[in-house]
Amino acid sequence: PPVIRRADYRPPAWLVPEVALDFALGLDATTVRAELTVRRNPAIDRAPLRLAGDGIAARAVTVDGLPSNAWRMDGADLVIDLPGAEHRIGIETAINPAANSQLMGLYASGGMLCTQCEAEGFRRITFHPDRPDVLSVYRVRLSGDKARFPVLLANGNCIATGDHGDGTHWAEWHDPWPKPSYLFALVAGDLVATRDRFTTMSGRAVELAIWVRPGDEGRTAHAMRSLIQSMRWDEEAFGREYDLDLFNIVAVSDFNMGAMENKGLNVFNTRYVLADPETATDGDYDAVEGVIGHEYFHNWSGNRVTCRDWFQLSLKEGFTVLRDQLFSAAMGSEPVKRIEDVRVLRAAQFPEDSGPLAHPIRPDSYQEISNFYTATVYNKGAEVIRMMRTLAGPERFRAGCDLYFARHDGEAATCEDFIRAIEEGAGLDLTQFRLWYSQAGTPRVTARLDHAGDTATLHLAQQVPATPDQPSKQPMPIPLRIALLDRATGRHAGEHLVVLDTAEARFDFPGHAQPPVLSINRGFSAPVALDAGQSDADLVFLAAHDDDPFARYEALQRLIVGHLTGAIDGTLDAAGRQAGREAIGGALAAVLDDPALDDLMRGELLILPAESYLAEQVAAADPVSIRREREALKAWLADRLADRFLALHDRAILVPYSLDAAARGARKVKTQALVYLAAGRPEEAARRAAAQYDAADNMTDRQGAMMVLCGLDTPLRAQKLADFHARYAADALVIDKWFSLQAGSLHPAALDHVRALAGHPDMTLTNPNRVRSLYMAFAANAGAFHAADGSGYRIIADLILALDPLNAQTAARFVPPLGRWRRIDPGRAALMRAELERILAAPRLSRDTYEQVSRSLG
Ligand code: B3K
Ligand code: ZN
Repeated sequence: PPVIRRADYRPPAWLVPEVALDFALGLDATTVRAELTVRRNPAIDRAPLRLAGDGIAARAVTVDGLPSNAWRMDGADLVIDLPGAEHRIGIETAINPAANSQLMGLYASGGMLCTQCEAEGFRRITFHPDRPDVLSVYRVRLSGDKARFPVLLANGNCIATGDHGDGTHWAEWHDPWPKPSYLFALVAGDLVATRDRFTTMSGRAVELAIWVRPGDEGRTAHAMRSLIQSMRWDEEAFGREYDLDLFNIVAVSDFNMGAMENKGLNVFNTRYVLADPETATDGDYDAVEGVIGHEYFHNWSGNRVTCRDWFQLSLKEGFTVLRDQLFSAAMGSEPVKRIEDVRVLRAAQFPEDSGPLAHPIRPDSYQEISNFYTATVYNKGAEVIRMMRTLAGPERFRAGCDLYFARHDGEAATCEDFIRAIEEGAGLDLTQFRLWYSQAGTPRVTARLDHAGDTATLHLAQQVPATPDQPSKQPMPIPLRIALLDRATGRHAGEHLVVLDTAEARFDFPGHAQPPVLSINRGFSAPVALDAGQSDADLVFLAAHDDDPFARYEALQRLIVGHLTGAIDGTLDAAGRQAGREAIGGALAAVLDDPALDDLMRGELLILPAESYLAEQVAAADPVSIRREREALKAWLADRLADRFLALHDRAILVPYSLDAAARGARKVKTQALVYLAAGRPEEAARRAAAQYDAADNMTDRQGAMMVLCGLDTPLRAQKLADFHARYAADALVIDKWFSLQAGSLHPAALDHVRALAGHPDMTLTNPNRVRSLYMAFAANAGAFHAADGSGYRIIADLILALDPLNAQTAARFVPPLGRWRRIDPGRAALMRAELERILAAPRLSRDTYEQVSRSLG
């Protein structure tokens, strides 16, 4: 497949100011009549009109209303030589939505029709330039069977409806805002709406509707509340007002990703809309709020200002992730949200950045753009913009954002445009900072604190590791929030922002008669890997006294990571092991006892570093010893702190269900207590988990209990799993949990369970949620996936090969777990490579999977 390069960008030869689409809808036969008004871009020399297509054929073409033969196919492109500067092009295509298993373009899901066009799905509906820098005003007419498609939706406002009198009806939609084709959407089906209203800051009324399948309407209240909160927050925090009379959200069961920000018609995976206490966990509630916010915020960061080309994806995604993070922080606990975001970054993005698929947040080339919707573009992209905010301060950052929106409204912009607007609006020089856009890899920062006389001196050094195609790197500006804590009082005289922008630097801090304790990268001000060489005693001190909640969490994590990496690579002797455990046990005892901590924060502090994050800390990881040492520590802590964990569980189970922070916190520590007890007191844990399961009046408690039971060898495991399945057999999203819990469990036979579940009647390759629920949970379960004989790798490779012809985008998402072979012990690495080679040798591989596998072997 050809390689597309950022450096090769050329403006479009033809613009398309208007698009009119007429759909005669049918589940297995839909006819599309498109009329494009095309206008020659005066800046470009004579070039024919070139329209992209994918798997479609033109039945008829007209030019300026007259049938034309003056067109030809060039590969998948339809090419027309046009004499003048402006023409009307008519094209008729026919598609079969029911046969569209890729879920890109127009497809059928559970009897309804819907679309997904980002990034290049519009060309599966009709011929079009289908590039984000071609913006058009759309007029859409939908007609179809009234019984099958009682609801007909598209972008913008509904301007007319009518009945054909023959059992079919129609609706016409008009979107006044010019938009790229990737934001086009339609939905047709038997849907019911939950409705509400929002009045914008300038007093305009907006009709809100959330459309779901009949029977699901009782589960939309949280989504609606989240939408209204998003709209209000974007006005207050960013001055952004909604710009149509109508905002529609539709929930769809078969969806490749989380959701899609189509203008005025967001299409969502059901899992990010539907929530009630019986079926959704607290984590699900947070995810709904976050994704509703994210898609809504795209209305400005993505839709009003869109991307010039797909290399600029982080322009909208990184920025919008930052916006949704700030929103969720404002709706809940800011420190807890920050810790969660950093945990995701470390679990998903750090491994990407250190592996064969590493790329800058603004990539330089791709074969298939779908492969670049990554944790790097999204989450590291958000961190990069967050650093600009840290450097500027919130007010000046806001001024930069205001300038960006004002200057580029209605345009297709670049990351460079964004940086320049922030520079000018916030008054920053980001010349060197631009390296964050072009260099891949997680910088490693080392920090040492000296003390002499009354001065503490901070020595900093940075190193950006080599990544594919980027053997040598330049130093980047790294903003580090630091504080120097007095050892006697635990207090400090104020925070400093130091910017490390050279390979090495030193910073003097006078006024310290005694050596202080360094608190560094507070709030995770820079997305770096830090080696601060601090003693266990200092980390215990910070874990108890640091006034920055993130830093407190981080000190505990570093204490535990230091201990576990020593245990894993065998550098820890028996005495060191005992001392390390005592230090961690003491610190966690303080966390369990501290009355000033709320339970949401306590729950965060109790979470041990993830196996994937630990694997990043050692040169060539042996996943089995990582699992063993992490579980051994957990068991030791459970034993040492058993009374505390039992008391915690006893206390937490008395708190009645509600969505307030205290009750959510109680649910979080309740299951945390069981997680520890399961490692050290398995029988007690099984008994309590079964009781928690039986008493549960909400999914958080029930899923937590089920998770603990899934990891244990107890007859209660099968008993409760059967109950869970029977209880929720009709609810696909909960059955997804049933698969995930088993595939992700600590049970020694998890791999056998996965093998059996693959043949379960509820398993299907046509529903991405179901596929992910079993196989993503499994691929993330190091103990099972990394079985020494390679059978775990074979399961994932077989899945990729089976799924690739059906749904290439989802299939390619399973390649990265196999691609980590370089960071795994040599025996397993060879087995992983062999599976990658086997995939690569398969005939007719999709561009998606081919690119990911070939880069992974690279
Ligand atoms: N913009 C979409 C992602 C589309 C992915 C296409 N492969 C959802 C989001 O980030 O909001
Ligand atoms: Zn997005």
